[in-house]
Amino acid sequence: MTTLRLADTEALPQVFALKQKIEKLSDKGYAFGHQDTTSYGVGWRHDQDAYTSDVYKVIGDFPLVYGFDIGQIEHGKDKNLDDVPFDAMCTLMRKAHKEGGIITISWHADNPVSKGDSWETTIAVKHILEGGSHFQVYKEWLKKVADFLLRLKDENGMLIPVAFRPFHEMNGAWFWWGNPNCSPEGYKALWLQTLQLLSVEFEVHNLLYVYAPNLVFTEAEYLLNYPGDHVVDMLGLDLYQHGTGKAFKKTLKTNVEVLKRVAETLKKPYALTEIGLDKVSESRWWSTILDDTVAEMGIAWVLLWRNDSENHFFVPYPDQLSANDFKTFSQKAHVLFLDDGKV
Ligand code: BMA
Repeated sequence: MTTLRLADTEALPQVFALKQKIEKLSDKGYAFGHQDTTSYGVGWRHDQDAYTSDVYKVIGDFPLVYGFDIGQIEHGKDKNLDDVPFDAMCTLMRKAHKEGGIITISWHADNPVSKGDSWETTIAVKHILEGGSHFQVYKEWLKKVADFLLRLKDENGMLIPVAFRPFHEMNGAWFWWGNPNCSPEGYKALWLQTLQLLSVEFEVHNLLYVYAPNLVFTEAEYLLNYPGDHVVDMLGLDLYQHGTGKAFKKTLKTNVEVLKRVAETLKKPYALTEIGLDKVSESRWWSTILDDTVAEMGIAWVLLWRNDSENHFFVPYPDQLSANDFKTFSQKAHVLFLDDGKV
C-alpha cells in the first residue's frame, strides 16, 4: 500500500504515521475498538479518579482503537449528545493516544436546516452547499468542529492524529445526510466542501478521512456515494446484527468481502468502523460469529458501539452472558488489544 498522498494535501507527518500504523495492523491481525470505552460503561461513568472501561473490567486490557463522537460540538455545547463532557473527552483521547491507542471520531451532527438531531431528515445537504441558504450556518458549525480538533494536542504540544469518519452510513435513510435525503452528488459535494473548509480554511491537518457506508451487497453499492480516491484515506463499513446469528454471519461475510475487494482495488486500509449485536444476547458471539467471519480478511479493526446501560451495550461487562467467550476471543493472537499494539 502507498501513503504518498493523503486527502488533506497538507496533512501532518503524524497522520502519515497513523496511516502506516493502521496498515501494519493487518499484518498481525485486527485491532479491537470500542466507542466511548473510557467515557462510561454499564453502571459507571468516568470521573477524574477512575480510568477504566468495561473491556478492561472483563479482560484486564484496553482496546487498541478508541471511538468518540463530537455531536453537539457544532453548538459550542459542553457535552456531546451522549452526555460526555468535551473537556473530559479531550483528556481521555490524550491518554489513549499516549498509551499507543488509535483515536477515531464520528460526528452525529444536528440538522443545520431544521435544527433537529441527526435523525431528523428534513432536506438539508443541498442547502448547506456553497451558494445555498444554510451554507453560512454549516460553515460556522464546522468552525467549532475545527476548533475542537485543533485542541487535541499531546503533552509535547503535537496535534493528535485522528481517523475522522464524518457523515457515516450515508446509504441508509436515517440521517439527514443519507440517501434518499440527499443525492449521491450532493453527498460527494458535501464531503469535498467539508474537507476543503477543514483543511484549507480552518487549517486542520491532523485528520485521516474515513468513508463508511452501512450494509451493502455489491461494490457498486459501496461506491455509490464515494467522493473520490484523492479525498478518502481509509474505507470503513458499519454493520449491526438485527436478526439471527446465522443470517448476520452470512451478511457480514458478504460485506467484508465487498469491502476487501474495493479496498484492495483502491489500495486503502479498511475497517469495520461500527459493528455489534445490541445486548450481546448470544453467549459465543465473539468467537463463532465475529472472529470466525472477519479473521484473516485483512481488516484493520472492528469497532464495537457504546456501552450505555444494561439496555444498550455492545461489549460485555463482568458476568455478562458473553464475558467468558469475550475473554477467549481476546486471547487470540490475531485479535489486538492495547498491549498487543505496543511497539
Ligand atoms: C446510536 C445510539 C444512540 C446514540 C448515538 C450516538 O447508535 O447508541 O443512543 O446517541 O448512537 O452515539
